[in-house]
Amino acid sequence: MNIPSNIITLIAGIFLTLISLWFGQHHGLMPVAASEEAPWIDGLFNTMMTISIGLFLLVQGILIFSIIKFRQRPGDETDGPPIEGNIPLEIVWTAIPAMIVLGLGVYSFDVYTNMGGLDPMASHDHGQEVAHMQGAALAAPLSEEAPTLEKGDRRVAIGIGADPKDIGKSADLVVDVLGLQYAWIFTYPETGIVSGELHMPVGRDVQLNIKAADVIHSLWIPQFRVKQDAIPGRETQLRLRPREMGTYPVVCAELCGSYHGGMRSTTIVESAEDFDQWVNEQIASADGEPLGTPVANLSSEEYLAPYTQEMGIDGDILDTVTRGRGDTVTGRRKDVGK
Ligand SMILES: [Cu+2]
Repeated sequence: MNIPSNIITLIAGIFLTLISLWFGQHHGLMPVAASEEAPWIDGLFNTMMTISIGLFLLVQGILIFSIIKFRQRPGDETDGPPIEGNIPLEIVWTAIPAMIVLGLGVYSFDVYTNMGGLDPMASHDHGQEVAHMQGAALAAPLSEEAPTLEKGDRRVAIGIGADPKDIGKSADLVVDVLGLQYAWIFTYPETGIVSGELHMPVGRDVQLNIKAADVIHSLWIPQFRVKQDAIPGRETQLRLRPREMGTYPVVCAELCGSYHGGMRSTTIVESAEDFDQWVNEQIASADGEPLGTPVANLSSEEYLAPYTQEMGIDGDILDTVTRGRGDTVTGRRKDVGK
């Protein structure tokens, strides 16, 4: 039986496409999509996964096919045919990736806009900032309460802002986030709560105002599919709406020092009642005896003690590492005196 090779190619192409489409939806690589922004990212990721699997199978398939089909047979000492250049082929394999990259670029920009991506250039437009302030000063007294997302406002421009349908509305809950070596501190300005955990009520529009105390950190909550740098001297923002109740990790995603790997916390998405109960507990504990030591008041040794004990690092070494060179000398002198 002799099947024409273009029929075989067609069938192989259909199989390859079907496998890619199936795998693009069933790769299982993503954790639960716990925010309303997450499906945008997942759609983009699944598309890229589909294309990647298709290309992977195509390239590897041709490679394996060629290795078997064109292998050297016993006794064959001849050279291969002298093939050099193929203009149509080169045009095709340049044009197809160019269109894929362009398409993904447009798609990802659309995702970013739909998530409420802020215009990064706005922050650099100091000329307009001055003009805006002068204009405002002439027309009316400067309002400190101007929403950060208004067109003329140039203070906050890095991160993810309100969902396009929520632009102009203020968030249901605002949390100030401070990244420092090596912890996240969450402050709730409305209630004055300071916490090492990020609690938020499900289904609400939450705005995180992110700052860094020392070096660049990055606030990453994989289940929300959002990540934003915390930059010293500059406020950044994330605005999101959690939609699945649960406990998720908060990870620092920017190498920020020796204990960067320990800079993790937890976010708890809970029902409105549970959130209110947590708020009341926090307020009550702040009024009376504090329940625990706030992270901010711990020295780095104290904060890291649970981790270092586990790893078998003794206090003296940790002291040397965290305090720097001056203390290294003191530490040695102390050892000599013993
Ligand atoms: Cu960090």
